Amino acid sequence: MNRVSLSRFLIEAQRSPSPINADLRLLIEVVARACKAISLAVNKGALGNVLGEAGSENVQGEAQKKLDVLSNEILLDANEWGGHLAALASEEMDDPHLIPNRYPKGNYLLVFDPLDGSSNIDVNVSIGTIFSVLRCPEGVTDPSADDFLQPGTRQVAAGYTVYGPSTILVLTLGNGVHQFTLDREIGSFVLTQSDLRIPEDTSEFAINMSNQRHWEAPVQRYIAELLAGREGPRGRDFNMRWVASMVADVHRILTRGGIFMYPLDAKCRDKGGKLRLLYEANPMGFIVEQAGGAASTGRERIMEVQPHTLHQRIPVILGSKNEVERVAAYHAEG
Ligand code: P6P
Repeated sequence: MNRVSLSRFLIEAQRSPSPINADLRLLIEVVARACKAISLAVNKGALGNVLGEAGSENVQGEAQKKLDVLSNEILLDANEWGGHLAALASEEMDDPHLIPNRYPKGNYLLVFDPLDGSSNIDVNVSIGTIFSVLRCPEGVTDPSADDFLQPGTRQVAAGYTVYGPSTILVLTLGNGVHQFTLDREIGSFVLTQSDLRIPEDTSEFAINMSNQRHWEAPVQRYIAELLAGREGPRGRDFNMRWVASMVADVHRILTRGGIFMYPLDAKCRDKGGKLRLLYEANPMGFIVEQAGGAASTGRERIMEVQPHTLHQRIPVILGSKNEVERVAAYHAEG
């Protein structure tokens, strides 16, 4: 079968009725190439001396894994010279990384979690890269963190790469969600699914149940109803999955539906939540909405939240539209 490569898909997107420009095409190709390099490192595992701790901490005060640091460096090196970016920001860096003056600057900002799901790296469970593309504000040549503080509705593109049994890049340019699988024999991402759609209903939920005693009442009520199954108010049984790699859980939901929840709880309330707004919740929210799903904090649409800090955290409830709306309704009832 003669599949469409990512490069061809992007060239055709440049010619489409709502065209992307050459810089955005280059940006996506560069990020995809970096994800191929990350995939190779991840797949080496213990043979590549890339497992274990790096001996440093990130801005969240979390111990960095060697692969966290390596993935971050791969994305920085890949994106510095192309002339498509004004700056980059990452979970692994306190402040934005400006494009060195020896290279041309572009009009886009790239913000990413270079390797999400770090707790799973050393136990060989799927992990991933999450990225979001914003426009650099007009006239800004040396962006500060403030220039990244844009609501998710301003995203130009978003995507993730999940390093699982196969390496899969999922991308939205604002016109649907498309899936590309890495063909290692030719070394290219090839289109394997167009226009992914999330079923509006589901019988599968994803949440870390060990936090149950810390949840707010609306979430307690919602999960209790799911656990009550067919004898309860929902009248049917539900299944549960929790990979503890957001990319893996979201990819399952994009593939067969479901609801993913990392709600506000007493443990993470003072931080505003567990997951990060700019490089986890917003890109995943964009992708999920483009696939017909919904993404909420429980109290508002994630993509409409005005960020106040670069590494801001936020509650995340996303996936099958009717379930997300039910959870939001329970929050509204108080
Ligand atoms: P917990 C991974 O560290 C992450 O940021 C997400 O990928 C994942 O959904 C969540 O945290 C897992 O959190 O508390 O279950 O370990």
